Amino acid sequence: MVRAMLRCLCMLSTVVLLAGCRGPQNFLFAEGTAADRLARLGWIALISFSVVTVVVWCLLVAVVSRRRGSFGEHAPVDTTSGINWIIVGGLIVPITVLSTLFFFSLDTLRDFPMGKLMHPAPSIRVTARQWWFDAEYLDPSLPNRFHAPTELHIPAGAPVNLELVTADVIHSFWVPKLHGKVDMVPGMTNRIRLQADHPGIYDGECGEYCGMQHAHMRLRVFADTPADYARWKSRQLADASEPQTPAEQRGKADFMAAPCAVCHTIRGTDAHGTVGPDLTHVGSRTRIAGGMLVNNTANLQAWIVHAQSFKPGTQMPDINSLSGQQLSELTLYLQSLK
Ligand code: HEC
Ligand SMILES: [Cu+2]
Repeated sequence: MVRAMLRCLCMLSTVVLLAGCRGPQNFLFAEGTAADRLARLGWIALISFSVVTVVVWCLLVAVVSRRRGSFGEHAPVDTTSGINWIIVGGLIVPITVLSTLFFFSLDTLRDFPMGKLMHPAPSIRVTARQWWFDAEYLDPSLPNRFHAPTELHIPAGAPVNLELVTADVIHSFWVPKLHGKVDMVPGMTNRIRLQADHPGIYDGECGEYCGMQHAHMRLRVFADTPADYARWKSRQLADASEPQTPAEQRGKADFMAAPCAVCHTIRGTDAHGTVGPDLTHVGSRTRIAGGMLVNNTANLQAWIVHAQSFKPGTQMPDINSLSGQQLSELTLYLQSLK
């Protein structure tokens, strides 16, 4: 009896807590068209299951509190009555609840045009890699294409078609407040339509275990006002800025001399590697290393020297051939790439 009431209380408080929790990745409080539809389905399921659960617990509490004494003291149990409870509780209620939810799910699916025909022209291709997301902004003209690793920008209030692929294992694109999880499967191309209703920053992460550093594979969607978006895009389209100070110039020379250029691209220079993130505008990002580290001097230097300690297994090796001065000049150069 006491335990039953405690369970009942626990469940109720969970519902209340869920409703009160508006974390940055809580899908029940959506901020985009697609996520809105999913949240609606989520609420319908949550509420209908909660109602059923509360009713069941109340009935149980009623039964337990009505029966007193031992079973032996009772008159023979009447086995014919109660059949209605079974028909209603065991058949009608589950069939109604589940088929209603099924209907709502089908209705929700209609709003997720994933096929090729429905998305003739994706404007961003997001490629998942162990362990970072690379966004390539597509344009019919090749010079107008550019990469934005880990942080992608979209114009707020407008639908953006995304193509989702993987370069290695299965990953999953997941920005809970904007869209449900969509897997990125080798050999397959998935398409989604992403829309953020308001300007803001929406955090996401890889939603499918993809190896040791899966937990350090995050991404961030910046929904900009149209003016901010246009400004960001024109800056990203430009080649890397030339180093201004002598220290930055020495930093650039060290970058080209060290193995960095084998794996990284800096447009407008001789660095054309494609193993790691494009660094043409690395100074303009808020986070690096798949969102694991805030982009500041200490983290940049530590990452370059100790990438393997931060993300054991990453393809970026520890680079310990640089002197302290070279490291700080190299970092100054990277930070100048706004
Ligand atoms: C063998 C390939 C390889 C070499 C060589 C390499 N990197 Fe990397 N680098 C990577 C990969 C892969 C990542 C992404 C790792 C991750 O986040 O999981 C990365 C990430 C980075 C990042 C973070 C960028 C971001 O936006 O997340 C910086 C900065 C960076 N490397 C700088 C350097 C510098 C400077 C050198 C040379 C001293 C260098 N790298 C050499 C492969 C390489
Ligand atoms: Cu992943």
